[in-house]
Amino acid sequence: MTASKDNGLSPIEGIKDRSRHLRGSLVESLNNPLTGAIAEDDTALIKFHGSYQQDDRDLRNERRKQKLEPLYSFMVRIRVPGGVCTPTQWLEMDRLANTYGNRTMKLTTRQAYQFHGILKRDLKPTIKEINDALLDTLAACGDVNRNVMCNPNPTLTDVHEEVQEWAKTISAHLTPKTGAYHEIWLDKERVAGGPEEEEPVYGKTYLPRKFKMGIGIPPYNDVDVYSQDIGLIAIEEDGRLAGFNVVVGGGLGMTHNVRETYPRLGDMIGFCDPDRILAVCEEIVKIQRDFGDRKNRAHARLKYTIDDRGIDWFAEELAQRLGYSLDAPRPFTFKQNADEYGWRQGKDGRWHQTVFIQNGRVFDRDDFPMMTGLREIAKVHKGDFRLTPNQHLLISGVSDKDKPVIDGLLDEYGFSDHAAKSALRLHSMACVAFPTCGLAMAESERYLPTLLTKLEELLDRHGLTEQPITIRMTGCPNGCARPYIAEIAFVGKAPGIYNMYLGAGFHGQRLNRLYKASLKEDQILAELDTIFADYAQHRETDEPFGDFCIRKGYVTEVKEGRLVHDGLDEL
Ligand code: SRM
Ligand code: SF4
Repeated sequence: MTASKDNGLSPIEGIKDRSRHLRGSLVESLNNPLTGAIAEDDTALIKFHGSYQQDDRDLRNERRKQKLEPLYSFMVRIRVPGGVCTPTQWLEMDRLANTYGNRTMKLTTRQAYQFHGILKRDLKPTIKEINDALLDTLAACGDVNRNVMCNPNPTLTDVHEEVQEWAKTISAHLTPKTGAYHEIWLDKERVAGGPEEEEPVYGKTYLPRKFKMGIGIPPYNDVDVYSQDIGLIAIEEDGRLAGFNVVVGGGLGMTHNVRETYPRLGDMIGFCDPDRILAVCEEIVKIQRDFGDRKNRAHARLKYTIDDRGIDWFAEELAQRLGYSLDAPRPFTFKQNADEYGWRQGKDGRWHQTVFIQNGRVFDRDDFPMMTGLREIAKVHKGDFRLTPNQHLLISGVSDKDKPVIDGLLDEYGFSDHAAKSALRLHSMACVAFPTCGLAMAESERYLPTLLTKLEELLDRHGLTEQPITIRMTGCPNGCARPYIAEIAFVGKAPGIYNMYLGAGFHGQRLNRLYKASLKEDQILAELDTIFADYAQHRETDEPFGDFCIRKGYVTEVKEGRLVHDGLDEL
C-alpha cells in the first residue's frame, strides 16, 4: 500500500483521502483481465462497497509451489438492517450463492448474508443482482457504520416492529452518501458539473475504523448491546416505546499478547426518547470521526477513544454537541444473549419458528439438504425471513393454516433429524475462519461442530445436556463470534491450538478471562470434564456456568476491559 503523505497517519487514511469518495481505481481493477486480484489500494476501498478480496487458504501452499498466483476470490456481505428480508429475497440470495459463489450462504453474527468464492469477473453482476433484489452491500464493511442489528423476533415485545423500524431508519441515516457505489456497480452516470459530493456525517476520510450499532429489546440481549460501538436498549413502558438507554464504547477485537488491545464492554451513558435518537447516534459517530486515532488502526475504535479520554469527557462532549444532556438510564432486565428456538406465537396469532443453523452456514450435504429445504420453504412461505444475531434463521409470520406445511418441509429436509442434541450446541457460535478468512490462525466454523459432539458426551455423563451454557469459537483474537462474552470461549492461536476463556455473563453483561493458553483438543476435553463435573455437583440453584467459574475460582471476574490481560504473564 502506498504510504500516506500525511505524516504519521495510517496508510489507509491516505487511500481514503485520495479515493474521490471511495472510487479509487476500482473500475480499472475490475476490468484488468491479467489477474484475479484488484490493485492493492483498492483492496482497502472495496470493503466500503461490501466486499473483501480473499484467497483460498486450503490451496495457498500448493498454488505457491506451482508458481501460480493465489486463487483469488471475493467475499460479499449483504446488509440487512435488523435481519429482516422477504422469502423472495432469500430465494434471490440462494440463487446468487449458487450461481456466482461457492454454493453456500453464511448468515453472519451481525444478521447479514455473506457469499464466498466470487471470482472478480462475477463481482459486478453479483452486486448488481443483489441490488435488483432490493438489498445492498454498501457500508457492509469499511470504516463506516455497518449493518444495524436488532432483535428479530416480533413475538417477544409489543414495541418490536417500532424498534425494528428504528434500526432501518438509523441504518439509512448513517449510510454513506457517495455516488461511487452506484457508478461502479450499477452503471449510474455521475452527474457532470453537479455540486461537489459531500458526506455530511463522515467527511472525506470517513471514520478512523469500523463502527457498529445494535438495538437490544429486553429481556433479550441477542445483539450483545455491550459489544457495540453504540448499543441501544429499547425501553418499553406501558406497552409503548419510551426511548432507548444508550451504551457506548463496546468492541471486542484484540491481538494475542498485546496489552494495549483488549475487548471492552460499553458504558451506559443515559436515556433518550425516540425523537432524539438519530441526533444522538449521529453526534456519537461524529465524535469518533473527530477524535478517533487515525494513526494506529489497532487503537482506532471508539472504545480506545473513550478509555484514553474518559467516559465523563465523552458524555460532556456529546452534551455540548447536542445542546442537552441525556436523561438518567431507565431500568430494564436482560435474561440471555442466545436465541430461543422452536415455534412462538405472536399477539396477532401468527407463528414464528427459529431454526438452528449450525454456525450460520447454509449449504446442502448429502445427508442434510438444508439449503434446498430452506429454498422450498421460501417458495411457499408468505411471511418473512429474519436472520438472527446468533447466525440462525427465523421463519416469521406463519398462519395457523400454513404452520403444518412449514413443519412438513422442515421434517422432509432433515431439520428434525439434525436438530441440536444439547443446549450447549444451541448456545454455540463460530466465526468463518479457514479457508476464506485471511486472518485465521486456527479452524473455527469447520471445527466447532466436532468439538461440540465430544463435549456432548461429557455433558451427557454429567447430566448437563439440557443446561444452557454459551460457547463460542473464533479462529483468531479479532472476536467475530463475540467470544469474549461467552461463558466458554476458544480463540485460535495456531492450527489445532486454542486459548480457553471462562467466566462471561450469561446475558452478555461481563467479559470472560483467559483460563488456559494454547490448549489442544485432548487438553480442552480434560479441562472441561473436570469443570463440568464440579458444576454438576456444586452449582447453586439456577447458577449460570460463567458465574460458577468465577465463584469457584477458575478465573477471576473481569471488571473492566483494560484489565483483561492481568494474569496473562505466562503467555
Ligand atoms: Fe469480523 C475482520 C468475518 C463479525 C471483529 N471479520 C473480519 C474479516 C473481514 C477478515 C478480514 O479482515 O480479512 C472476516 C471475513 C471472514 C470471511 O471469510 O468471511 C470477518 N466478522 C466476520 C463475520 C462474517 C463472522 C461470522 O462468522 O459471522 C461477521 C460479519 C458480521 C457482519 O455481518 O457485519 C463478523 N467481526 C465481527 C464481530 C461481531 C460483531 O460485530 O458483533 C466482531 C467483534 C466486534 C467488534 O467489532 O469489536 C468482529 N472482524 C473483527 C475484527 C477486529 C476489529 C477490531 O476492532 O479489532 C476484524 C479485523 C479488523 O478489523 O482488522 C474482523
Ligand atoms: Fe477471521 Fe478472526 Fe474473524 Fe474468525 S475471528 S472470521 S478468524 S478475523
